[in-house]
Amino acid sequence: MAVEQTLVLVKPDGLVKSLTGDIILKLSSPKRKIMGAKIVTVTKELAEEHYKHLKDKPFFDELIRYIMGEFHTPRIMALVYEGKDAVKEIRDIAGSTNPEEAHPESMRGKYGRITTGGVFENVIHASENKKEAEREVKLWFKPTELVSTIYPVVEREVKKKEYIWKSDLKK
Ligand code: IDP
Ligand code: MG
Repeated sequence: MAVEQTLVLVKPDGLVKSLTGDIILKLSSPKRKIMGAKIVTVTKELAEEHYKHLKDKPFFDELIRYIMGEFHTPRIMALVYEGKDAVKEIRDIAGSTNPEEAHPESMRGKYGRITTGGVFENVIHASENKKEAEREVKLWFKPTELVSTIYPVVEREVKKKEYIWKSDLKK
């Protein structure tokens, strides 16, 4: 079986509940490696693109507000894991979407909840299948943000502004 890369997000409720350590520990295995990691403030554009398959659902607006951190903190932790069968294995560790139905030892079963407003606050996102994993890894990370990539990369020249430390500015 080929090596796969999959996207994991520790959602804003996971950060507020200080679950990043637990989640990383639970996902640790000699079978897979973290190839990218960052803390992100999720824009509306990114949130809507990530969850575009759900845009007709009645909970879509709440879901966008949830992932943008309106109910907790405007941060998520994004990770790319690489390994054989990584997509399914990590999805299994995450657990079923509905935290009430998730296995009690899965991350969602252990730490998730359904709010009175009806949002599934399930602390972690894990790509659903290989196709989604590719879409999501490419949506959340630039090739240069990953230690190594499994998808083809090309080089192109761009001219752009960047922020640097003021003290590094040479006169
Ligand atoms: P997944 O995260 O297990 O892949 P999706 O169906 O892709 O599940 O849904 C994305 C997210 O939307 C879920 O993780 C959960 O936070 C939220 N969600 C999904 N279904 C419901 C629902 O029926 N009610 C409330 N929130 C939901
Ligand atoms: Mg999904």
